[in-house]
Amino acid sequence: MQDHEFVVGPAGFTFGPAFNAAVPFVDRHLREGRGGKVAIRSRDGREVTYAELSQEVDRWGRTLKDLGVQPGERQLMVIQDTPEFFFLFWGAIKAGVIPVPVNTLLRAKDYRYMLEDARPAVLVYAVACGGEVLQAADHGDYRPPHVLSLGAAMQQASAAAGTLMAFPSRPEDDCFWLYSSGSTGFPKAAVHRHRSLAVTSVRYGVETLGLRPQDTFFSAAKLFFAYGLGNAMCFPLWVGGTAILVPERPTPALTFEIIEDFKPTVYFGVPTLYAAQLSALEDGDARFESIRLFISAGEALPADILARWRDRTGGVILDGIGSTEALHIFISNTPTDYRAGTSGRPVAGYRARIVDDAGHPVAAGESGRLQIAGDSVASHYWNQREKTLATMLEEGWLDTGDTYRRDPDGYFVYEGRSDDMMKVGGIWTSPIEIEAALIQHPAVLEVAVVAATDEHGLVKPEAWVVRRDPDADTAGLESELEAHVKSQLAPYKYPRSWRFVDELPKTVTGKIQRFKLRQAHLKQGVGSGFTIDGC
Ligand code: 3UK
Repeated sequence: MQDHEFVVGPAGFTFGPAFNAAVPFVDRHLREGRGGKVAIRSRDGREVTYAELSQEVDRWGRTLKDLGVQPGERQLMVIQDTPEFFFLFWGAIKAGVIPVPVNTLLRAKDYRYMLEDARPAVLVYAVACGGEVLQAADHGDYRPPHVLSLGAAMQQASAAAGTLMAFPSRPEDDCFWLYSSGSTGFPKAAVHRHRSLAVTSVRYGVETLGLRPQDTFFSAAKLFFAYGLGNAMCFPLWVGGTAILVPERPTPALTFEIIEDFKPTVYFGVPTLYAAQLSALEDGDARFESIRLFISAGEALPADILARWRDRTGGVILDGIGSTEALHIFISNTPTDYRAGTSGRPVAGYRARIVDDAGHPVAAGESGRLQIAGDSVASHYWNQREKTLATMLEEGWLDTGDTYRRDPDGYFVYEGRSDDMMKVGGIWTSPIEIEAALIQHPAVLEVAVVAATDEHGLVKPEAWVVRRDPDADTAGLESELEAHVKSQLAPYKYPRSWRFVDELPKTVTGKIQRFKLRQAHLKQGVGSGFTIDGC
């Protein structure tokens, strides 16, 4: 096999002796005659062809070499969803430098932590994020030798001449890092290999979803998130399709506008956004005819949202579970095999098992910890030996930290994070199950159920509810919702206390931060006023 080539056979992937991911994702398209095709369409009207992409990638890789940045050194990038994200990411990889794209919505203390943890040789930042980023670089313990605004970086790149030879990495070598969002404590960087992007693109993108060159991709999840990185960059480039890039925060109105203007064929969202879109559709209309695949991940998609989406648009949403550590989705529904209210079945090429706390497989139908194995799992966490040993287990197994059970037909049913599950009256109770019941009530727009402790120190479910009509009277609503839940679930599975709030605290990727609700419960009296950070 030639350098940078690969084949997928019955036993898995075989890669050439050298395999630099930039070659199949970027350069291959020129050989395949796709140079003139548009690879990226940006909301500001810019279009980038595959030939231009390849040229910009080479320019940035050469710039890194000219700056004296060595293979294996890191490039921290705080860049919104614009074409330059692609140039910086692939330019670094082609030169053997390790890109570390990070969340653009963080605060100086977070960037300071990442700079000190990753010790990058280069830092490139979008001007919109410059305030927080420069404060971190100027006042922290580590300032990279090269700190460049995106404009300065691109100006320097425009002067770089000649093409760039791909650094001869091996398929298992470190390729890029992603910090896990970490609901508690500091984030940890998952170190990913060159082969992993190819593995997720083939296993999930092509084999599971059937993605193809004619596809145009729109992801509400941003590129710095593993979900968005696959959706809006890797999958389109792998199949030779077109990516739509939008730097702004996705609101229902903005997503409708993009769908109307750019006519994507594949759309990737998260459950809370699907719920908000459904709500917005009650007062208006949107045209989804161009879209052949709706995907959801990041948190479990309630069966009720799927049912309402189907009624409203005629399309199904394919829920799948992925993680930063696994790089992308490893258990999924597919266009031909899906079951509402489940994450689906393992993606080809991944193994999944459900184990008890001692690591033994549970009996059929029982709940337990979900562990998975596959060729895209991160090799380790940077600088975190203990966490690596606790998460990346022997023989390639990854502990996801999620509680799952398998239904009689082999579909995986999400039951909450291992640490969100609660025992109520000695019985395991899934907050997710209670939420799924509550969300079906017409008065409920969003809901999160967390473990709260009562006056006896016993754990009880507490519901935090965002009402569809924030001005409606809450009198009588508690008992109505309680009766509703009891009519749906085993009678002990109902919230013992209620909080009506204007919004729920969420991560930038749309996940409800249950730990904040638990903390708010302890600090008596905190009832509302959560804010979502913005860049
Ligand atoms: C939860 C889900 C139920 C689950 C991600 C797609 O979310 C992604 O990565 P993160 O590292 O979080 C991982 C955790 O999120 N989760 C994700 N998807 C689902 N729970 N149903 C789902 N469909 O707790 C998991 O352990 O932020 C999603 C692709 C790549 C990703 N990184």
